[in-house]
Amino acid sequence: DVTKNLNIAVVYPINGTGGWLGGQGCQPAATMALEDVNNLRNLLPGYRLWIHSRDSGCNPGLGANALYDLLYNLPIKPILMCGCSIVCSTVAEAAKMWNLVVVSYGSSSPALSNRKRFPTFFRTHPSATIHNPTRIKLFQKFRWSRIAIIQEAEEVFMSTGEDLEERCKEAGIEIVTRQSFLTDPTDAVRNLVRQDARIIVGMFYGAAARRVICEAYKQKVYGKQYVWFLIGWYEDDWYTIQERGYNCSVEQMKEALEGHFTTEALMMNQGNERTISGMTSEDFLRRYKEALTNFGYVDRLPEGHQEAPLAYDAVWAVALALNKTIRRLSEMGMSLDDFTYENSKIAREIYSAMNTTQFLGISGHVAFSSKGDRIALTQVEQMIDGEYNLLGYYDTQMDNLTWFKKEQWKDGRPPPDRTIIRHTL
Ligand code: ABU
Repeated sequence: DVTKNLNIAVVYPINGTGGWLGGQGCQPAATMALEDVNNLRNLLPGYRLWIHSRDSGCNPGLGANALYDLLYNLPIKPILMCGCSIVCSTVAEAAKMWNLVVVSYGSSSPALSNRKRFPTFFRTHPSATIHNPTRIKLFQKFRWSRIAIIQEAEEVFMSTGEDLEERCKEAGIEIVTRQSFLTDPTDAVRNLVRQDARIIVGMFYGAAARRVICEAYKQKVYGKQYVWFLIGWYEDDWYTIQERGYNCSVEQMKEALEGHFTTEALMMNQGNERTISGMTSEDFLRRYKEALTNFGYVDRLPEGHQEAPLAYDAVWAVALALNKTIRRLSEMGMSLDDFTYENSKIAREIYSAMNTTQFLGISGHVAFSSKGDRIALTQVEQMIDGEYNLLGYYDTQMDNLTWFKKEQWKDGRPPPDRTIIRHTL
């Protein structure tokens, strides 16, 4: 067998105490993609794509350690894949020193779109800025011109908040306060009350979301006068997880969350056409279910299962780009085997191949903008009696809101965005 291994480094956030542990759901999908690309004879001829992975726990320190471990141990790997934003920011900033192209399947941080800071970065996961035009569209739809933001003090949320602030300014929407917190949201929630905030956008990872909502319950920042906008990529049962750091019951959490809205990017191709792998979205889901069982996830869907199509497509994007690079290099009398961490020439070829890679994937049309970003539709949901209900979709590029008129209000109409003072004569 003359087939050589074409090695890539992957960090998955799997076992950790916070952040996004979506490596759990993404690893089985990436493994599926690996199998599929390696089964194609005319893709990567003479090579077999091989993943060398480490767990980052969605912790930047552990992520950096995983990166060094992968790089200082043979074999050489010309591509690095990563998941959660806070680890990707750390490893992608360092990656240029090793001439590594970085592909993320799970990071939403708008900060990662900075080409100066992350010159070799691509992602199949859309940037979190994609939520902001949707939020503004909804504020306008419900005639709210006064909103508040509460966010976890991590770059991923701070940069999304900055983008929202700018867009609100352009749309004439006032931000009454922007509160951030490191671990304990008590004061931040108190300040929302002080500022008479009614329409509140929350941006945080799941564990912090539980602490905020528990605090909102305690300080009574919920109910018919309030509308919370949260991130839509948490698992559907995220509020039922009991852990250290907060002490609200599931019933209390459910009460505080009743009626809240979520926005999220669509992560699955909506049509039933065959994608590059030959699978439809439905075929993918069937096979993915089996893959989850093989990874031991039998009783529950693991964190990151929603992002699984993005991980599947990220491996395909890597395979297609490397395939193109092999061809380009052979025209120049070179080979991928010549890659070293000092070799910027081959890295540039991989970068330009990645830049022009396009295909119909399980997550939809995969193509990268000049900032390495993905473009996608967003979906809006509302929680009613502990379940998420689909309200509509928004296509930012076309400014097209598809709305099913299924939203529910306690008073039969959206609440005002401020205290209404009634003067009597
Ligand atoms: N959809 C998961 C995003 C996680 C992150 O940006 O860290």
